[in-house]
Amino acid sequence: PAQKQAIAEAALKYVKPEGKVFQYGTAGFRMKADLLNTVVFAVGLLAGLRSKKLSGQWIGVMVTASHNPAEDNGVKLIDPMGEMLEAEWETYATKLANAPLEKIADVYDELIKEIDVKMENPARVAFARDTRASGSRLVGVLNAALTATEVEFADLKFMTTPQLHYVVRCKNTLGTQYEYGEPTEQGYYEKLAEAFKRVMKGVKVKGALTVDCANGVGGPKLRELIKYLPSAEESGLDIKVVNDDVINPDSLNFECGADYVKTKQRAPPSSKAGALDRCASLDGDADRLVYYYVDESSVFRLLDGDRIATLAASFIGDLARNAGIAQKLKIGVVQTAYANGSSTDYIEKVLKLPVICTNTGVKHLHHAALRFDVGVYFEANGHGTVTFSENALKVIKSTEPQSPAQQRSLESLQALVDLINQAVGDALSDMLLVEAILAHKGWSTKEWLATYTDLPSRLVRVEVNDRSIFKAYDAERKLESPAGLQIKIESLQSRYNKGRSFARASGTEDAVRVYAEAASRSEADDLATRVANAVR
Ligand code: NG1
Ligand code: ZN
Repeated sequence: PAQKQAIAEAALKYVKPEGKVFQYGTAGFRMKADLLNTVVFAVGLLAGLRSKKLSGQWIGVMVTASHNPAEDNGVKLIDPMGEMLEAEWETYATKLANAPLEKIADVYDELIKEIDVKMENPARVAFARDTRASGSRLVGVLNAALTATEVEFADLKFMTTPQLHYVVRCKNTLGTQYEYGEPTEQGYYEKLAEAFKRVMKGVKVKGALTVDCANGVGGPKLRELIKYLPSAEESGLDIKVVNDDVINPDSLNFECGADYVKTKQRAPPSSKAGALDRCASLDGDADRLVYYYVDESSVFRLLDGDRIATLAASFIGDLARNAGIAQKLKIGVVQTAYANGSSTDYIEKVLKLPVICTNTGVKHLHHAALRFDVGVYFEANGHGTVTFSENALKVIKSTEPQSPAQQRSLESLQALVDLINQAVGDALSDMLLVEAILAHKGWSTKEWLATYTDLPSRLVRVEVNDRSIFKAYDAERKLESPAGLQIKIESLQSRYNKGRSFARASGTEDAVRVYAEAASRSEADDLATRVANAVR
């Protein structure tokens, strides 16, 4: 009762936006930052319950809106192993966020009964935020909710989203056989840098890498990471940090960053990179990464999440073979419908690895990746990572090398396990992975691009009256409703050489997305336009 009172009192400080329905989606809650106070308050309450339900394990709360414009913000929960919040709890979050403020303490009580939370359990929550101006206010709200419910908390200040996922996993595995690392930002840098050094044994990176940090939290964090990495003379890795202005709040994600580069299919206008210079872009919270360069004919060349996935899968496949353990490791790749058809072909036909297609949203990919011993998953937009099963870890650790070459491969695999952030897609970790693989293969971005040729593709955003009528199935590659639309799309795509198209309701925006690819640029554009018209 005292707690109920405390919640009710704390809640009264905020005003719930009228007529707004909140929904915990693939990216948690995300919207204009002014509308978020009561949502963050609700998330704070729920984080405590989630921790109690899991016997006091640490739960993470990240305040970020990733690649969205500076005036937006968002909030999402992180489960104990650094994974996305369990699906069932998304509905609890939605319920609590939509409760009228004067009833929020009652809804909280009802949830305790519904979920069967043992309230005598301890509760622990770790939170962090990106560099958005609204972040400090929202963290204040979070603090109020955690204080009202007497939850123990750790305010980790500014962090990239993957850093918080890492810390949460570390805190919960500390002292167990699954210990993941030191649960601090410094521990994160030390782990990555140490693993990178081991992976780089005997090889060197060629040529500088320019990293566009979207003017977000990734900028200062990358600068920090660099302090721990071997010097450019030692490893060849020479990182030039650009777009790392976190002082001017409006510059965040503005004409830069991974989402800009991927959707506009061009380098940031501010880029001073010359022909063939290797470039990379992070997004606003540093969980997405894409590579690119401008070739000798000034053509922009993108190396997106599909490319990173194929590069990683091919490298890990080679290492497993060279280490003599290929038969013991089931390696696979997980993609979404947005993966370029050529990448899927390449993985299946050249790398000879199985591919699973899942719904959009990394939690789906992550889940599917766990079905493999080594699961490589990436969304085309550059969000992804690699997971290793317990069996994989055991095989990698316990295999006795029969030759120096086998030993080197086993050591590299071992180092990759530590270099890769297995909790979640992590742009900084993925960047070191790509740099290390290119160094091992002796490849420039040009050779990387030459592995296969992307089919020209087009992504169109279509505004509709009610996107909820667009119901998809088959990993969102087909529509069951509205009736008749799927047949229309199929008849359209059959008219184009290598034509493939689908439409689905966005999980993060009020729109339907249409994707189309075909053998030529004009065919892909044409197909996208026709399908978009059929959707309207
Ligand atoms: P929606 O809005 O559901 O298409 C977008 C991205 C996803 C994922 C989520 C979460 C595309 C086409 N979609 O989802 O890949 O990253 O945002 O951030 O890029
Ligand atoms: Zn992001």
